[in-house]
Amino acid sequence: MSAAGPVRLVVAGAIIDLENRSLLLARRRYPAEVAGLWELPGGKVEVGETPERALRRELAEELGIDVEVGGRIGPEVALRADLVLIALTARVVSGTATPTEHSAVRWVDGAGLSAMASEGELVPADAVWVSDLIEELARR
Ligand code: 9L3
Ligand code: MG
Repeated sequence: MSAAGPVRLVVAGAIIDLENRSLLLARRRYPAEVAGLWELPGGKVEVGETPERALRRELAEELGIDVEVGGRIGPEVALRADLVLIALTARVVSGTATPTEHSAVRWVDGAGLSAMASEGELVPADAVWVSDLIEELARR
């Protein structure tokens, strides 16, 4: 698609459990380049949908959880000329994360997240958010 074409937004959830100072990560199954790597779960915002609504829908579909969405965290990331990724903070209101599309989920604390980033276990797009996420996990 040309750079002048419509830009679609992808929204990812920085799902944080402040009580346990941990972040929810999900392991991608596809595409091949990122299969086995961990991401902040989410997906594409549909036409006419707000990013907040899209995130709640994606997390209900992909993980069976109901979340309350907070504010933006970290910079936006250009995935392609026509696809931009943003992260929104969220917290689980009900449900237990059970993957329907991912191969696994896990909760990590700041040290765990840092270690996974160092080992290259995160999808490259999401790796730019690590410092912001660690700061958020340490917030009092
Ligand atoms: N993506 C990258 N990081 C993320 C998410 C949720 C998505 N944290 C990329 C992967 C795909 C595109 O955005 O190329 C659309 O995501 P999905 O609908 O396949 O989850
Ligand atoms: Mg998705």
